[in-house]
Amino acid sequence: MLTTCPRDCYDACGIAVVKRNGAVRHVRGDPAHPVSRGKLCRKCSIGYNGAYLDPQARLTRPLRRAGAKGEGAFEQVSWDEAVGEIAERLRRLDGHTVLNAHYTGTFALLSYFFPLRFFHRLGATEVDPDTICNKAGHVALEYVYGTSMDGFDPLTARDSACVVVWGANPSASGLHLVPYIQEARKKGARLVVVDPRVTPLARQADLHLPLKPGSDLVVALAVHRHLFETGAADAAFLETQTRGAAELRARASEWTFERAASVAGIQAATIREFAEMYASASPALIRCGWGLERNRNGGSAVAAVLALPAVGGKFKVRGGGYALSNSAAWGIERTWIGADEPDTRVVNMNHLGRVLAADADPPLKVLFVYNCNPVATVPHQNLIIEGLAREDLFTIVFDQVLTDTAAYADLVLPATTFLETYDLARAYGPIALQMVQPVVDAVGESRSNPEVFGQLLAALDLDEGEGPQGELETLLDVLNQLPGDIAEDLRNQRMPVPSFGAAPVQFVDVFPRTPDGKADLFPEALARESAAGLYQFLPDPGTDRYPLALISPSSDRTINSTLGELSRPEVALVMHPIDSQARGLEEGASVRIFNERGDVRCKLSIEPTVRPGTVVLPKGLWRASTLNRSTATALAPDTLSDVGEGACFNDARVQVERSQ
Ligand SMILES: Nc1nc2c(c(=O)[nH]1)N[C@H]1C(S)=C(S)[C@@H](COP(=O)(O)OP(=O)(O)OC[C@H]3O[C@@H](n4cnc5c(=O)[nH]c(N)nc54)[C@H](O)[C@@H]3O)O[C@H]1N2
Ligand SMILES: Nc1nc2c(c(=O)[nH]1)N[C@H]1C(S)=C(S)[C@@H](COP(=O)(O)OP(=O)(O)OC[C@H]3O[C@@H](n4cnc5c(=O)[nH]c(N)nc54)[C@H](O)[C@@H]3O)O[C@H]1N2
Ligand SMILES: [Mo]
Repeated sequence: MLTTCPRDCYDACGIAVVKRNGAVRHVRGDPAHPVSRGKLCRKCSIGYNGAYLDPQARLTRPLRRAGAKGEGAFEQVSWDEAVGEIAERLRRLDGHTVLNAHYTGTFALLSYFFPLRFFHRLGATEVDPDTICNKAGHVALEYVYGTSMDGFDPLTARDSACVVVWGANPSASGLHLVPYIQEARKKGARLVVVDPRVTPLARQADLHLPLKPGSDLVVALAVHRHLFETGAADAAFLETQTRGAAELRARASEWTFERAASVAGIQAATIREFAEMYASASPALIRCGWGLERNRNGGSAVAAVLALPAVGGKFKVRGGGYALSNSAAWGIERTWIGADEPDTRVVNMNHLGRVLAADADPPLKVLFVYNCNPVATVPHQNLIIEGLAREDLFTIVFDQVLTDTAAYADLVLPATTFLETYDLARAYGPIALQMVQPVVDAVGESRSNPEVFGQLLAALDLDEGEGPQGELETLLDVLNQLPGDIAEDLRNQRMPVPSFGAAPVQFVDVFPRTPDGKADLFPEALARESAAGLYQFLPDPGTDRYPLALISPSSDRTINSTLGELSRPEVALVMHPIDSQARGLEEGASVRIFNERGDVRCKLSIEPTVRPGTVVLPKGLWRASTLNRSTATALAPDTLSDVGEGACFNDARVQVERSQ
């Protein structure tokens, strides 16, 4: 049986499930799927072939708290009791005192959007969830190229002569791009990696720029300066298809290779080599990730990087341009699922700790958490835990497993996984849209998101009978609204082709969706929004007390915190030998990583795979993975990026010492 993985990952893999006697025997990549081509990533191979469908590992019944908050003691209750209790409580409250906390445990359309219908009708306070992931970069993309210029198909990376992987680590976070980059390499393409770590692709690269976290903006501006000043800028393209080139040029003019190099902590000659290589290569592709935006300069950095192909004249050819996210490629609107934009109070997800622990106005009385695990994934872990421990906050957690957040719940509801439901999955790497369909029965009494929120809509009389009802009717309604043959292809398990055609070339098949159709290289709106001014570098937040930059990139064992309960190898902090020697620390030492927000205790791994001055913990760890039940988010600031109010996880600055 075939289905699609709708987890929050670039690839949305085609999955083949082999069953015997009604039970799943083996789950693997669908060999016929154009993206996954028979291969699943490490985490999913472990997750779906291991404990994930085992009722022992899953939540199977609704639970009510039977101990102190956080203790994890629960008693079983029936679904009727649980739904009745929630309805009773919510009926008595002003909607604004209910906080709808959610994100991308599933990226499937119904599972993501259907619940919003309930909360919007309730008038609940909403989180702006993209702020903990990619808001800075998306806002930058939106202003420079319009609401996401429909994408470059990253699978055409095989046609590139130069691939620049900037702040991305596809080897862990979007595996299926890697063979296409290798194909290009075999044909002689150059590979450049811009990353503070020696990622698997950096190890093979022709050029690696191991810059300081948060310094991408000045490196990109130095490359712009080179393009403008050496005559390598594409004057005809800039004249006819862009705006703002003169302003960008003015901002870039101060960033010589030497000045950028001193800020970024790399050699001026390396930036020069990169600039010359990029200027002369065609087709040249920038695969921009999200590592570069999770800091104070994130929005400006992404805008400057995405502007490079416009200035360098890298569009209009297959294998050239930029790739960031293709999630908007299918034009599917949230309103199709009845989830209109809320006209309600919205809080930045990075400030969840603040609004839970401190008083919000009006104060929050009920927290409803689903599709996310804030204790593990939202900055300022200790403040979040403090908020969750509040006796006067009634917390409902709807999840597949008993997460670190669920341990603080008053009511826990068991959710199905995508292997048990119908849905629709979009990739955000490749341009792919596929059906999700049940391959096994629901585990225990678990229910899907549309089912549970459909029941709550009915229990609270919030369903005015408008729009499609229930899971399947909503799905069919979405299919019916898709243009052309897309629905027909989906029903027949064929990969549909988007309206702009397969494997589009930017500025040939797809164009910016800005009001005048031009790329805006110095967007006024962005300049207004950014606190310091667009393309203005904000200095490193490191201090003498907390000099080390802590970054927390994707791990190949988890998707954010999802599957984090399955493998719990003892986690180690990765540190460069220069930094460990300076602190007299040896391999395997127990260390304490700390700053003013918290501390994490774990083992030390000394590796030259990260630049000196930067240390690494994986994102998405469960509390049980460290020696003191504290993870990287305990050290992450809840400050916001220059543009888009995005997360600044990688602005965490810390000190490390031996743990006593
Ligand atoms: N330190 C650090 N932290 C980070 C980041 C970082 O760079 N550094 N990056 C961040 C990023 S990029 C992101 S996107 C966020 C993600 O943060 P979250 O959105 O919190 O993502 P997950 O940790 O995967 O939690 C998703 C939860 O949803 C559950 N779930 C999955 N499917 C369903 C379903 O169908 N129904 C229900 N009810 N539940 C379901 C899963 O079991 C899981 O517990 O984390 C951020 N956290
Ligand atoms: N296995 C796995 N796959 C995932 C996820 C996962 O958790 N696990 N998460 C999914 C989600 S929600 C997202 S948003 C994507 C994220 O996927 P990616 O865009 O690949 O993002 P990250 O893994 O956060 O970071 C990518 C790289 O950026 C580097 N980096 C950190 N700081 C900086 C910086 O300041 N500048 C530069 N140039 N590089 C920096 C890190 O060292 C890392 O190698 O992946 C998705 N896919
Ligand atoms: Mo993300």
